Amino acid sequence: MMLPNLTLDAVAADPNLLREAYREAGGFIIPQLLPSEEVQRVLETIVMTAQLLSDVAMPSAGTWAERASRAVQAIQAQRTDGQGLIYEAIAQTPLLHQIASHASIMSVIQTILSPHVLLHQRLLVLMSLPEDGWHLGRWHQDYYYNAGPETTCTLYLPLQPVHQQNGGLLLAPGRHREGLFDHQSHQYDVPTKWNTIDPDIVATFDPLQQIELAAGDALFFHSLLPHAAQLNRTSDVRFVINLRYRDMLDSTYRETGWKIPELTAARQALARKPIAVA
Ligand SMILES: O=C(O)CCC(=O)C(=O)O
Repeated sequence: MMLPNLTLDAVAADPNLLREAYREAGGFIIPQLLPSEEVQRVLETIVMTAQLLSDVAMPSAGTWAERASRAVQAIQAQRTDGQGLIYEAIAQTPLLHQIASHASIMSVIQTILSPHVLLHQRLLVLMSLPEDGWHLGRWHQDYYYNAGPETTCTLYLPLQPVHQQNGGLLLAPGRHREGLFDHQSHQYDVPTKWNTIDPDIVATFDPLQQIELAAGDALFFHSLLPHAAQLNRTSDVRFVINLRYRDMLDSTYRETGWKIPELTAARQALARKPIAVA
């Protein structure tokens, strides 16, 4: 069973398709959910933010995805914290708040969760640099890093095409139904700061689903669905909007007053710095 592609027409005719795919496969894809103008506005904001950090003119030719990629790489070449600064700033922009509450996205989220949802406070645009393995979320479940209701839904919405070559996600369809797997500092092909699922368990994930999406396509998946980002082997940055929606009506979440417990091990893992190679 794979995460299905569900068109907006099919979903309008039968909203249960969304609930069933979420429950059984652990998610679904809706092609062309976010209008291209919105995708472009995020890319423009990335270029503008890079420009605000630098006196050097940012690229003004090419597609917006190419310009954003070159701008982020230019800032990163000027200062080692460049990509991180742009990433943190974008996560706090009014634009990302607008996109997170876009009617087309909210209607899907409210169909699978409930009319009452909260957003994880970090509204991310992932910016995966070519050949950068350290920041890559290899095999993990979002629940380990974010807690909250198990039904919490991650939205993964690329700003340019994603596929295996630029590190698009690998998923283990249906395996969210087995609960939380143990996460430790296991290493895969490239070192990463992320705590991950034991490779012996990952070897049982069969079949795997390689995500291939166009800009504006939306992948929604369950917080217990195992997934792995892969190394970006192209020369362009991979940009993906990455948001999480929590159901306020989940009983445990509601009883705790919608509070999230301390996630010390997960936080410590993500704070790790790469070991310098002599
Ligand atoms: O780098 C990516 O594309 C995916 C990151 C990821 O898996 C996550 O944020 O949960």
